[in-house]
Amino acid sequence: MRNTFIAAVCAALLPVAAAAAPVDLSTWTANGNGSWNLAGDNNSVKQTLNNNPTVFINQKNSQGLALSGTIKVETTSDDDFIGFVLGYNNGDLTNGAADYLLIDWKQGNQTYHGCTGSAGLSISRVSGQLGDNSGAWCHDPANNVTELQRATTFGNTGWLDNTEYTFELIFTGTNVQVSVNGQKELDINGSFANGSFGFYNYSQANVRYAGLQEEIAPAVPLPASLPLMLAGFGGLAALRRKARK
Ligand SMILES: [Ca+2]
Ligand SMILES: [Ca+2]
Ligand SMILES: [Ca+2]
Repeated sequence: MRNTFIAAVCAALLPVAAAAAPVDLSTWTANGNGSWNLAGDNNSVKQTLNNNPTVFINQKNSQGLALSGTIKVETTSDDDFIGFVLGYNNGDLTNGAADYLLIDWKQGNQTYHGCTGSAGLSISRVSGQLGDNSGAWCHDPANNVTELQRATTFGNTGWLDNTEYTFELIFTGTNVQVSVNGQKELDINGSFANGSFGFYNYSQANVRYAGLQEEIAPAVPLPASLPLMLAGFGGLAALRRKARK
């Protein structure tokens, strides 16, 4: 009897947690040389220009959040940068005092601005303006971009054309983790400035982000199923307390 009751409670709770609505992107804002086009449901956005660095940001301090969704380049054309920013503040692309994290992923190796932009996924710290120069292209510290870590499996491997990837980012003041297709790719400790979460493109057109989910970051990262189980047990304990009265 009790086991049947437990199963019923868990079955009732799980679909609620799994059905959280995607983040509404209509309140986000763009910086830089991009064209960010919202879908009608405001749950996906496509950046359509091959141009200088551009971001599309949520305009709120985002430390303490876990953010997940999908990213896809919807063209075979070009081979440049897609990714994210963390701790970004509105105007930082042209702010000499900017301090935020850049997670970028290039499809192919390419020489430009006197250096080679490398295929692969990495995380860098941006300290100052970010423009169409060796900073954004090659993570050149002389132009305000210092690379901190390259990804575990995609560190030197580019994204594929017309291929959807799932991503999850955990952003706290002392730790950042990035997973792609459920595989942890970046995990870095430090002291990080607070600010917005956002999408980032540089010199790559037709990049779509969709189905963004926002949750509270776990204090210690847990397997995806564990928080749901704990929520289920918590609800069950409350019901039991009530039943005893
Ligand atoms: Ca391509
Ligand atoms: Ca290119
Ligand atoms: Ca390009």
